[in-house]
Amino acid sequence: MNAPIPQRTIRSVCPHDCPSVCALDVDILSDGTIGRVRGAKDDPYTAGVICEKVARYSERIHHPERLLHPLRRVGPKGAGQWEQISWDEALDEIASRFLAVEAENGAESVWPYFYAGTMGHVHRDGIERLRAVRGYSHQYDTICVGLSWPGYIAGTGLLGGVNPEQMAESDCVVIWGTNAVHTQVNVMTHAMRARKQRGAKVVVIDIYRNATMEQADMGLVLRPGTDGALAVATMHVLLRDGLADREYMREFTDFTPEFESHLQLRTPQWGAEITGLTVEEIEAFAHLVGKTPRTFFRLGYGFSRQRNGATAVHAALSIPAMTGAWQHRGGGAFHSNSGTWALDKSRLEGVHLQKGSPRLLDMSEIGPILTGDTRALRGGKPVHAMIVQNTNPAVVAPDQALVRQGLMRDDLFLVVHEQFMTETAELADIVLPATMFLEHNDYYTRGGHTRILYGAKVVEAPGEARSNHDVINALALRLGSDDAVFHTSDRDVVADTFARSGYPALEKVEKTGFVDRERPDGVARFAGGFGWPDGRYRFAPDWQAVADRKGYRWVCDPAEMPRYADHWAVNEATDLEHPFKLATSPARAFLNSSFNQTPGSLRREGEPTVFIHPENAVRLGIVHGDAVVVGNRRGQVELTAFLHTGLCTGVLIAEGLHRNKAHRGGRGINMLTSAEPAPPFGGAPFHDAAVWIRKASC
Ligand SMILES: Nc1nc2c(c(=O)[nH]1)N[C@H]1C(S)=C(S)[C@@H](COP(=O)(O)OP(=O)(O)OC[C@H]3O[C@@H](n4cnc5c(=O)[nH]c(N)nc54)[C@H](O)[C@@H]3O)O[C@H]1N2
Ligand SMILES: Nc1nc2c(c(=O)[nH]1)N[C@H]1C(S)=C(S)[C@@H](COP(=O)(O)OP(=O)(O)OC[C@H]3O[C@@H](n4cnc5c(=O)[nH]c(N)nc54)[C@H](O)[C@@H]3O)O[C@H]1N2
Ligand code: SF4
Ligand SMILES: [Mo]
Repeated sequence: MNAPIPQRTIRSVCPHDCPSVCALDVDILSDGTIGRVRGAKDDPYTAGVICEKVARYSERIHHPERLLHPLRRVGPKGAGQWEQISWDEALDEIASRFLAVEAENGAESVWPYFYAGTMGHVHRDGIERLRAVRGYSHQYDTICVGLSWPGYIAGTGLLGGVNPEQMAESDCVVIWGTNAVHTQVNVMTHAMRARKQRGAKVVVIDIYRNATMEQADMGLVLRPGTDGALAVATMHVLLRDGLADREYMREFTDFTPEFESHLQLRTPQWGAEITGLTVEEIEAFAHLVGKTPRTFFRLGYGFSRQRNGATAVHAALSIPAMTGAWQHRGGGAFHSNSGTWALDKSRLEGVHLQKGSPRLLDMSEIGPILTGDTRALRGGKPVHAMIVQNTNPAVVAPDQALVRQGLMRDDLFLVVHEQFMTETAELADIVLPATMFLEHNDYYTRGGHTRILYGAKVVEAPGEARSNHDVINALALRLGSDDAVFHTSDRDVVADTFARSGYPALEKVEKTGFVDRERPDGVARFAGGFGWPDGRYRFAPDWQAVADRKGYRWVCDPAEMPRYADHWAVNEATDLEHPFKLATSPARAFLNSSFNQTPGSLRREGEPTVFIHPENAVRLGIVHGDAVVVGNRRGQVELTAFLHTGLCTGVLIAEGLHRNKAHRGGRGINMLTSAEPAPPFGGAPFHDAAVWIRKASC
């Protein structure tokens, strides 16, 4: 038989939760399957480059383990015994169980739960309509950006920054707390362009010599959770050595003599003690950014996943406000453009349907919530029913022991709509098969650049897989609503959302594949003033104003927050029993837990490992390749030791969210992470866990 040949190449968009939002060229083969996937060359941000995991997408979309039919649990929870049922049976059962839970315990006992398996808004956020129409419990979205966004907004007042394509025009690119080679490869494209074309210096600040740092001209390996100290010590040097732009600060910031006195105490010696860097490293960094007007600060998510992460992001962001880098093309800062889309999603999310004002439950606290923690439940009733779309909490959510215990509860009716039998789906009562991005219509945003992209349905879904949109609509109709929005197609909702938002018509967008939301350069670099009423960048944040702006909820006493940009020593402390700090950094070939079943990714990532400094290993009698156990009060995980010289002693790094089952003992890395909401407004401190490590007993 002849191998299928490419028949046509279509333009699409990567749906995964990665800031790059790549424009894709996908070969459709003569047998209707997909062939090669490439980065679109004519998209200025993608610039022809995509990550290897999406380049191999045919492995994922045509995976033999794709879910094809609705399933009902027949054995005990988690035993893996299923019977195939029809969609009608499945939807009828879900509706009747949800109504029964509501009748017995109130609508707030149902908690629809989702995240960003697809970043298409129709198929990601449509679940809000279902929530609204019955008055189910709301979800407080903290798991990813709960710490970084407030930290950024605290300074600028707006979640937006300089067009990241301008990194190519920089003389110095600072890649801070993001492993771009793994997590958003396109950052490297633009940073490397600057190096090649202009001789720009690339600085990487991380807690280990990761793949991105391997490519840097200056690599700063600091202790976890000490970025605020590096930032304020840097500002000390800038002021001390006349490298601060005082005129810029006078016009555009809230700089005061009090803040200057505060920084006088933050000497490089002080910073070196906290960060583990040398005084020379801190001074060299300060001089580089202080003497290079076109310095671009690419602030990542990684360094925010610490208990002091929001303040660390704010402190790092304060450096360009002191050097005035914002004034120069190729200079300034960028974290996310998610504050700039101005999309009206009111119909997509069913705002007109909202019943009552139900409680808001923190998604990162799913473990405590499902195990009856009254604080996490906000004093309300337990959760007795859930529908989960687009997320795999049994692997990705913190404090996994509690998450699993909660999901296993016999009095929790769990519906999981998925593409694969994930470890969350394994614990469900009903599993529903979901479509993938090439099998439905949606538009996509992520904060990583300036465009919103549209991806149309181009292939048929396998088996009986249905889209999130269709499932939400079908359920809402069965739950008694006949609102017109539940009779729409996904394409209708895209068109309607664009029309409401004053975007070009969908027919037009379809032709090019995108809407460009690039703001004029001066606006993006706050040339007319920052996003606060007085137009000033805030070195002394008003966190309450941040909360008011975004509807955030305090999880600490506001009076505890540092007054100025600073290092804040609130992270999980090591002690004699837990002498190591563990970070759970991202793996290259997985995307959170997605791709942890595709052959190419599994080959590349191998077994779950933990990096440990050889000095620590020797003391503990651990050699490279040993089976080790890492543990703390929350639980224990088995991994394989990997001796690594590129990290501070006392630090452990475990890359990637392998399947829990991939670990000997069947427990995943989130056994060790905490679900305690990090200040000021919640969020999971995934890279901030005090642990012990020992050789596994044979
Ligand atoms: N291949 C791949 N790509 C991904 C993902 C993935 O899992 N794999 N995840 C996707 C998602 S959902 C997101 S939100 C983004 C996240 O992308 P990133 O912004 O890269 O954030 P993280 O993945 O959390 O971690 C990035 C780096 O932060 C480092 N880090 C941890 N603690 C500290 C600290 O205290 N200080 C400093 N300076 N560095 C620290 C980690 O070691 C890691 O190298 O990536 C997306 N892209
Ligand atoms: N230890 C540790 N834990 C972490 C992190 C970390 O750095 N360290 N990072 C955290 C971060 S930043 C994030 S964002 C979260 C992300 O966690 P999740 O949002 O759970 O991300 P994924 O693991 O990619 O799981 C997404 C799931 O959605 C499914 N899916 C994809 N598209 C669709 C669709 O169209 N319909 C349906 N029904 N399902 C779909 C996929 O098959 C996949 O199983 O994880 C967090 N967990
Ligand atoms: S995961 Fe990120 S880098 Fe890879 S194709 Fe998708 S958007 Fe691009
Ligand atoms: Mo994320």
